[in-house]
Amino acid sequence: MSRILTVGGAQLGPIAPDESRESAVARMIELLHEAKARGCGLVVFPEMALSTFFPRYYEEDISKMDRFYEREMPNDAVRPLFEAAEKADIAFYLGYCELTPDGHRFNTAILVDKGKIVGKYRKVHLPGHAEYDPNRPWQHLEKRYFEPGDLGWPVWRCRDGVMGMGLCNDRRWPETYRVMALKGVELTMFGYNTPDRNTAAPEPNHLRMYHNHLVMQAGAYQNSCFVVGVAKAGIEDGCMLIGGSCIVQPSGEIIALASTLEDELIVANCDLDLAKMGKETVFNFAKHRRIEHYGIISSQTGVVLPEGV
Ligand code: CDT
Repeated sequence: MSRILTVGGAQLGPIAPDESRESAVARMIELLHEAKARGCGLVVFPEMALSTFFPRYYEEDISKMDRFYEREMPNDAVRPLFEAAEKADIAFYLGYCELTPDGHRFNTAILVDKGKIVGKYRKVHLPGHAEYDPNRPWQHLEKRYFEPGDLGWPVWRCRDGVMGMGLCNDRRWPETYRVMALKGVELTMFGYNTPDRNTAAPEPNHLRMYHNHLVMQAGAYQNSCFVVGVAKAGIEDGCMLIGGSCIVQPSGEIIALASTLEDELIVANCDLDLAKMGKETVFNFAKHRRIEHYGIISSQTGVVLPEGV
């Protein structure tokens, strides 16, 4: 018996700083309707899908950025997306900025099914910096505007599979996938906003896309799960964000890939049972992992070099 889940990756083109949530939601609903027509049971939207990627701007007083955060979910602007998805019988992943009632700010993603929030994830790996950096043409101030997530990486049963979530920079860290894989994850979702050019990183531009796919393909293979990575892409207020949204199967092969930097739906029929093979053979964790040698991974952050020269 196979468990086929038709998965959509709903890439968004740029969202201007003054674009309303209602407008972003209308764009997502249009992609959702296309997803329905193409048989999807799950749709993944990007990180920060309701607003522009505002951590590129410095603000001394962080409360001046509160307009980019959601105080409740769903709120009036986002409820139409919940309703449209429920009507279409589609589960979805949505990235947004969360401001809690007691004043905490998180870069958050939710998994929604049948009109209800099934799962919530708060971004653990916050890239960039906390203070203004005069050497950058665009800032990357996630460490200023968000606290590290406090929920770890739970997984959830949804649509007959075991689902997990990460956000953008999390996809570059093997620990993200492995923690979820140890909970049996079969499909891991990532929304992302990855600046191309204009950043402080001294690397050729083409490597941005190479690394984007490299990490998700490796994560899928080494943990025997599907990986769905979905971009906010294109030139947002003058800052270029890469596209390359993709769906990766447990073999590590890309089975759907975006071809534009605009609103675009990619679709793949994912047989969740394909995740079993690796989990039962090469990556049978119970049989092959050697935890007596892994302790340093969770007890040390930076590198400690051996003594001597
Ligand atoms: N949004 C996000 O996490 N972006 C990062 C950019 C890193 S460069 C400062 C990413 O890993 O794609």
